Amino acid sequence: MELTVKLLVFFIAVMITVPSVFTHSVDASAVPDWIKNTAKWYGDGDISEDDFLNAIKYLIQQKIIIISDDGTSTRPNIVIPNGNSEKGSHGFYEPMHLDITKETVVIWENQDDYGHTVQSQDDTGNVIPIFNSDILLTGQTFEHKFTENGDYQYFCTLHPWRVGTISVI
Ligand SMILES: [Cu+2]
Repeated sequence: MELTVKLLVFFIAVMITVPSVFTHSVDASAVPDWIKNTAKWYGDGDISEDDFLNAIKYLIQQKIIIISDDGTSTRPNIVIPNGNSEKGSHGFYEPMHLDITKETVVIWENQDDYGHTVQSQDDTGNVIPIFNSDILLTGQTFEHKFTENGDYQYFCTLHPWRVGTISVI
């Protein structure tokens, strides 16, 4: 195994077996007893590395351990929900208006079954080149860092009746 993987395994083993130290990062009560035993057995050399890694995989799949690429949250700020492609009274951007501070990176995530774009828009409805995504398929995200105060409007070029706003305050 790579060194980084070994370190991760070691860290997780400590994290599980010494929950009181790490309760701010992992909810120890959410870790099933069989995994705590697995960690102990692994530490004692009673089970294989594969068994232990499978236990860790379970924690990640159950979202008890959440891993992001860069150490920051990848939770979307704005969700494009199911029904967003329809002209209905549901499926609005969640939220339709977002207040943020300068230097905030806003992440849109398409959770709809249809593709959507995120295009900055001027008062008359035209696309302007401030932030402009390609078509986002289901599950894809788009992000933009807002570096100047102001009110921003965006829409979907495929479903132009969907409009959202962001204020950088
Ligand atoms: Cu759309």
